[in-house]
Amino acid sequence: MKGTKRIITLFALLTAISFSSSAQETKKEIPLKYGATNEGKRQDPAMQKFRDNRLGVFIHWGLYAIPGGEWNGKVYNGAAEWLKSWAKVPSDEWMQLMDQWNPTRFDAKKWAKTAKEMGAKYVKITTKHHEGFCLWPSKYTSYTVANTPCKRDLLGEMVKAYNDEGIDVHFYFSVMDWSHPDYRYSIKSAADSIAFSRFLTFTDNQLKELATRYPTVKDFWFDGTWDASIKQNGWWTAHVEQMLKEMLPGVTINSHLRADDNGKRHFDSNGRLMGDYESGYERRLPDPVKDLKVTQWDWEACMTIPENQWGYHKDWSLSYVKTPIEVIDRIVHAVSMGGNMVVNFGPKGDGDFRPEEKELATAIGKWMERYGEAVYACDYAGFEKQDWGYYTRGKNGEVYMIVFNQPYSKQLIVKTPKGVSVEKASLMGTKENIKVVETARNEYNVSVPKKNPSEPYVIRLQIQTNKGSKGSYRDALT
Ligand code: H76
Repeated sequence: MKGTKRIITLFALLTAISFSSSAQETKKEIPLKYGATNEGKRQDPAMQKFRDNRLGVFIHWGLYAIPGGEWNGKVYNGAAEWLKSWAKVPSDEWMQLMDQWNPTRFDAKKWAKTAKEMGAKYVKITTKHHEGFCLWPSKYTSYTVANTPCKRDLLGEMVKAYNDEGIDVHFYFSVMDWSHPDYRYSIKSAADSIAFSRFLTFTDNQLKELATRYPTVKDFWFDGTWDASIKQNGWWTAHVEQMLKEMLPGVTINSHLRADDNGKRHFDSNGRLMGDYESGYERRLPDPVKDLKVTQWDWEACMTIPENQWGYHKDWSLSYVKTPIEVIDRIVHAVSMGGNMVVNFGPKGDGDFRPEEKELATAIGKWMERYGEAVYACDYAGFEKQDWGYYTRGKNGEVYMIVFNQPYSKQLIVKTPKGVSVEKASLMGTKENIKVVETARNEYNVSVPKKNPSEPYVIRLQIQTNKGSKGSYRDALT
């Protein structure tokens, strides 16, 4: 008996070894010093909180909010926070906007309340955008709020106000800095290399300063990391990730920051996600049928309300502006594929939000209050996408149907994975039970609500696993 057992164990061990070595052979692992640090999704409480939050707001606020897309009488259609570049304004001239930085209507508490009422669980704040102007009194540059008529630590006020509302604060940080003489787009000479290493030290100092001054920060979202100079210094991006993680246990970092030994970004040369979540879905979303691979990792998308305006632009008539339902659709779309969504706001130079943004926040908030159960802490449901909308799955296994397209047939088709049955359906926010009819093997007709809700609505499905269809079905012979 003992001998047989030993032989079986040995056999199992040998198979395991040969299996793993053959798997390695087919993969051809490229050795990397600065590649991915996590295997699979992080499951610690900080990451789970990041994921469960699901809905965030982005705040793009800097000097660009003052001209609002207009320079010397000309209105530029491009993104307002890039105006310095569109209008080719030299840095010293651009920085004279600091003399006008006096946001008398800014009230961090009001901003935090707006986010809370919208149902946002976190906020991403531009601490410093490409222009280089800092919303905190940084010791390492003179281009900060401290040297404006305002003088206040606006970032500090925001961190406190949002945290007081129970909202997590994430920092947006642009590595590319148009105001810094040592910044380089690429490294072409020894002199470039020396200048750029000074720039990287400056950036490290600013990041350490942010992490020290505002220790409740939960996340760093890096931007402006696409230039050759960063790709040539992949080691530095790995160093920043490690440095912040040592200073702030649990902090999350976006994939945008990272480049590996070979200058590969977001995903390393072995195809592994770098940082803690993928952050490449900017103003676009993965296809809900073709791109299901995204459900394998954490990811966060962000979107603008007009077609492409992050900072305040005075003329929103220049591009299409999304309606509240279109924004809600994108939020649910992201969550249905296991991602987060961040909706952007670009406050004015005086510190107030434009009326369109206030109205949008209110409309989203109203919907989230009623149907948020199908968004917060929800994930990919594993059901085949249908035309009426999206599925999400809650923590207790319940499946939500978020209906955006009401059908004339008055029937919502649900196809379940093998062994999964629909037991019951109810309309969220009411006591109404919804009729469910099994129409074929693993197929159901779920009736639309008796009274048309005239807004996207949610049907909660009670499902059972390890149970086949009730009827006996025969497949067609073809
Ligand atoms: C390009 C670019 C930047 N990335 C977005 C998140 C905005 O900050 C935009 O200016």
